[in-house]
Amino acid sequence: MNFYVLTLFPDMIEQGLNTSITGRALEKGLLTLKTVDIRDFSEDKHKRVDDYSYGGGAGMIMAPGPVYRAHQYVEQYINARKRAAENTGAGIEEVQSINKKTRVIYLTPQGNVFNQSMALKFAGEEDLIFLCGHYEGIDERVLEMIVTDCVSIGDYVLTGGELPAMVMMDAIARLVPGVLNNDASAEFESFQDNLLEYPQYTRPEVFMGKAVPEVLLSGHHAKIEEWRKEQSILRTAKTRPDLLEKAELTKEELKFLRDYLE
Ligand code: 6GU
Repeated sequence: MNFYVLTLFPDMIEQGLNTSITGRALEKGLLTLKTVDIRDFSEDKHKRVDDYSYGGGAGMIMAPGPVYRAHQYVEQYINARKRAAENTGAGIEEVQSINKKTRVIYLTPQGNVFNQSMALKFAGEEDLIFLCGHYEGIDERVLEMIVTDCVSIGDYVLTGGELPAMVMMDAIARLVPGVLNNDASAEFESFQDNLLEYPQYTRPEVFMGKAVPEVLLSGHHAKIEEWRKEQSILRTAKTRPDLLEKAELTKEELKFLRDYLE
């Protein structure tokens, strides 16, 4: 998975992604990251990238020119990279993908709200370009020309698209094979079937008088699985009843839930 980020704050992206699990995945070459500083594509002598809003109103707007040129640069970079792969005897799929336009994700509170199924969809791409806005947004014309997907990470307003891009890259990266250590595939985790995770415990067996639930010490795997599923159902019912409607529960699980709700 190759991430490309068009931003005014490349250091923020680099430092964030180079940490922890995504950092190790970058080292291993399972992920690549290229940040492109939109300011480098300003043709203004003061390297300005923003201007006043036509029609008035508070706040500055990012001008279309620098964003357009930064995107052109990154597309050419991606195509050159694919051609290099072609010359080193890469498979037919790489060659065929050269002329395919890379998805451009614009981070904006006006976008579709990000979720796990979007993460899965994006994880199927080889390359992804993220466009981070700042100030009051980006001139609409360049967005119409280059953006394929508008994505928000929730109903609150942030100062820019960098943190949302990092949130998306983290969620997508952990779905790339090999990024997580555990052999159980990330795709089959409990959030996937619309239930929240069950509570987890490690040593000591008793912490400040609070004991680990008995069943987890029993060594009885079927009982442990059943307990965990029930805990997931209870948690989801308590804090995310909206998710529960989409969860596929067995007859026994539905009965357990009904007994709890009564
Ligand atoms: Cl993608 N951008 C900004 N600026 N604020 C947000 C957001 C994105 N998603 C939620 N809030």
